[in-house]
Amino acid sequence: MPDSAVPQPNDLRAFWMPFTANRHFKSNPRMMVSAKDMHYTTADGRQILDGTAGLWCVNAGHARPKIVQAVQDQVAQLDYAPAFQMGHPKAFELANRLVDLTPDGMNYCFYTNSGSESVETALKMAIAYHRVRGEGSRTRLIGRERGYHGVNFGGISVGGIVANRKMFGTLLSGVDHMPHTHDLTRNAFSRGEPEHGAELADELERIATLHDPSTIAAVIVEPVAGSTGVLIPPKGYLKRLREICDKHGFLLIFDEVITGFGRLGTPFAAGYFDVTPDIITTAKGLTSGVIPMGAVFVRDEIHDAFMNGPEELIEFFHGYTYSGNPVAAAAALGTLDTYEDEGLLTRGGELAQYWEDRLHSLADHPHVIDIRNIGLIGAIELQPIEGAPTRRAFSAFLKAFEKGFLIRTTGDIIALSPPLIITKQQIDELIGAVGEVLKSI
Ligand code: PXG
Repeated sequence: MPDSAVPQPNDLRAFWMPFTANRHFKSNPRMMVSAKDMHYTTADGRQILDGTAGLWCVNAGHARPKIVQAVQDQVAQLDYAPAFQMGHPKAFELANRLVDLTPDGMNYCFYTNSGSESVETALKMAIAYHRVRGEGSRTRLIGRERGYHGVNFGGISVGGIVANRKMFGTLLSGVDHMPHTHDLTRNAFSRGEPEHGAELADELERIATLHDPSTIAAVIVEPVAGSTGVLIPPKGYLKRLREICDKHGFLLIFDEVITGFGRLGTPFAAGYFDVTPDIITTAKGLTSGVIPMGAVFVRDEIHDAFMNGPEELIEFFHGYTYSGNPVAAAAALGTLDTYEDEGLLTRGGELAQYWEDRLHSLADHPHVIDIRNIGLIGAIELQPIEGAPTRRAFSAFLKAFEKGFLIRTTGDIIALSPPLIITKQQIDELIGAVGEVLKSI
């Protein structure tokens, strides 16, 4: 369909947009009408290079043929099947293929529709798991400052982003937080994992002592914190967390909603860091953003602990109308085929050095106080304008969009996470454009 045939909205009032400055947007809308591979097309016919894979999700690139075909075929064949007490073949086929990608010993998959739902599911599983095995006192959940685990009540309770929490009352009880690991004094301009800060994991020991370990069910962290500005774990930090969890019997949950499906050059960050959690939460790259879908992967012991009692009774009182939805499952299968055909789950590793070198070439640009990178993720932290935090980065976002590049900003940090199909030449274009933007703000 030519872009001129795409209907243009003429009244923007009714849609209350998520995580958006609504009034600002509606006075100057940025409207996408189509997308292919690495580019969007805007309503005014401009090409925009996608430097962020949408919202960290379009890992295979836009409108990829196998995904499009899979969705079209599935919606015509079986659009919906009840998710409870019924099944359809693709949900099972997909689960089997997915658990082949997860670390050894994690052979079970529970479907959700988003990262937020994956997090709620994981937290509920953790508490229920301890209860079914007779340790019902383990109900506390430990998150981390600056953590992002979606926007539902469990996720914002264990999350550590103040703006996402402060308006919403008392949240879940029985939650505590470890300190974040972001330390520009010691680690600015690190390439890959920073040297300093593994000892921050020992804060978990302090929290364990404070509450008594027998009250703690699980610890949840993003292996690399994305939303909050790309916080890369210090060397040895995640291994230390794993050790402390093992010592005290806490489940370790890796929220891999961003890091899952190739973002670091491995299927999951667990493999990248060689640390196996007990539960992995995912969404986004599972369907390359095409249809909402999430999945939670658990170690065999967790699943098996629920498989007791009379066989005709429901084992876990949890699930969603759209858990394993047929069209979503087809999209995910088409996505896995695309990843496999093109080696995308490891491509980030092949590009990582080039990406790192190009990104760090911006180190001497105006306002830059840190550059950090891992896999195909990059962040450029800017000196905030005095008295106007976030304004500098937001103006970088607007300028980049004018130039034809989609970047993402959070606070005064520019975050980059392109689709895994990006070429070296497109990396040059993106970094070149960001460099020019930095000189103009
Ligand atoms: N966990 C993590 C680690 C995430 O990054 C969620 C859970 C929630 O996923 P849903 O599908 O419910 O949105 C996320 C989502 C950004 C950005 O620009 C990041 C997310 C979402 C939107 C924007 O940093 N992460």
